[in-house]
Amino acid sequence: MPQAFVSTDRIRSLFTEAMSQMYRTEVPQYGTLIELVAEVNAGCLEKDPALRERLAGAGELERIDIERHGAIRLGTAEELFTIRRLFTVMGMQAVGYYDLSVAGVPVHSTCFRPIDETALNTNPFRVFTSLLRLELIEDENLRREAEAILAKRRIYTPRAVALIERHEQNGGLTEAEASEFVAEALETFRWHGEATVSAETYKRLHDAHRLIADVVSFKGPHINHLTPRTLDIDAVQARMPERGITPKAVIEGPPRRQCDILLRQTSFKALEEAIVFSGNEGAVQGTHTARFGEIEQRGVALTAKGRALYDRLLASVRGEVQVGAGGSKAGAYDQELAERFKALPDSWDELRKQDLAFFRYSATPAGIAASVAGTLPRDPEALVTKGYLAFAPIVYEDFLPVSAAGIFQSNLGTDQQQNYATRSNRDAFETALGATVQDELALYAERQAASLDAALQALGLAGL
Ligand code: OOG
Ligand code: NI
Repeated sequence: MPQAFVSTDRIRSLFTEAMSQMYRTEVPQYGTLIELVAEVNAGCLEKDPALRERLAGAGELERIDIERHGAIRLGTAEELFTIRRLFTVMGMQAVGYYDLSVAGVPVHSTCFRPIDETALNTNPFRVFTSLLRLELIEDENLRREAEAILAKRRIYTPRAVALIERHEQNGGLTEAEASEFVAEALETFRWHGEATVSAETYKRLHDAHRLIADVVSFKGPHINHLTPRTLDIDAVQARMPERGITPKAVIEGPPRRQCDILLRQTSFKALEEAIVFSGNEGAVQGTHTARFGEIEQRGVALTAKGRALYDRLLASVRGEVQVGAGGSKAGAYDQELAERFKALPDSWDELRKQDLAFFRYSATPAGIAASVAGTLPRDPEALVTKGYLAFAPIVYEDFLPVSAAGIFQSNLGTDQQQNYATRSNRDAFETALGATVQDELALYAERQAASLDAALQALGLAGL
C-alpha cells in the first residue's frame, strides 16, 4: 500500500508553530508583544460581538493569535534556489518582486505564500524573503571578500535537503517525515550568537551597510522577525510602551478606516544582542542589532486602479511630511495621512463599484429562490442591488514595498540612508530563484472572477 502523505498545509502549520516557539524563546520581548496582542484582540472581541461572530463563522477565532508572517535575508543565489524548494514542501510559492534598492536597502525580495483559497484559509503564513545584492557594494575588495565568506557556508542541513528531494521525488511526505522536515528546516532560521567573521571584518561589512553585516557575518539567515495579526493595530502601538517596548514612530501603510485596505504594520525596534566574533586572539565580544517583533492588520486587496490611487496618495503625504529620525512629526504625518486618504472611498460598495478593490461573490438564498421562481434580472449589477449576489472583501496577502522599506529602515537606523543607482534586477532574481514570481494582481483577479462564475452558475446564469 502506498504511504499516506500529509498535506502541505499541515506541514506549513507545524512549521509556523515550531518557528513561533523558537522565536519566543530566542527573543523574550517578542513573547511580551504576543501577550499584548492577545490582550488587545480579546478586548476587541468583547467590545464587538458582531466581529466575534464574523470571525467565528470564518473559522478564524481559534487561530487569531497565530503568526501571519516572518522575514529572512539570504546571501547567495543558491540559497534562494533551495529556499524555494524548501517552501514548496510547505505549499508556499514566490509571489511578487520587491526592489528595495530604491529605498537604500541593498536587497530585492519576494513573498513565499500559499496561493489557493483553501490553503490561505487554513494558514496564510508567509515569509518575506530577501536576497542581498552584493553587486551594490562599491568597494570591489569588500565585495569579493563577502562573496568568499558566503560561498563557504551551508545554511541547510543535509537531512533537510534530503527530505526536500524526497518530497520532490515522491510528491509528498509522510507524517513522520514531515515532523523531521520541520525540525531540520527550523535549523536554517535559528539564531547563532557566534559570528563567522572577525570583529574587524564585521566592522568593514557594517560600514558598507548594516544589512550586509547581518547577512554575511553569520552561519545562517536567522529569522529576523515574526508578525502576529492584531484586530486593533493603533491600540497595540499605543500600549507598547506600557510593556517596556519601543515602537517605531509611525504605523506603515494606509490610515485607520472603516473599510480596511491592504496592510497596516508596525514593529518594535531591533534589539542590541551580544555576539562573539571569531578570531585568532580568541573570542571577542560584540553586539549586533537585527531582530525585532512586528504586528499587522490586513484589509482588502486593491485592483491596479485602486493601488495606483493608494500609491499616489501615500507619496503625496510622504512628500509633504517627513518623519524625523527620532520620530518627530509623527503626529503631523498621521493627520495628513488620514486627511489625504479621504480621496479613497471608505465603503465596500463604492470600492467595488469603482473597481478599486477585489471581492468574492456568492449567490444568496434570496437569489437562489428568485432563480427557481424565474425572476432574476440578467445583469450582475442589478443582481447585487437586489441582494441576489453578495460580495465580501478579498484579503490582501502580500507586502507593500514602501512599508517594507520603512520596517527595514527603522531597524537599521536612519543614518544608513543610501541611494543606489536604482537598477531593479528582476531577471537576476528569477534566475537565482529558478522560477518566475507570480503576479499578485492576477491571482486576486482570478479569485474574483472564479467566485463570480460560481455564483452565477449557482443562480443558473452561467456565462452571463
Ligand atoms: C523585511 C522587512 C519587510 C514587512 O513586513 O514589510 C517586512 C526584513 O527586515 O528583512 O517584513
Ligand atoms: Ni514584516
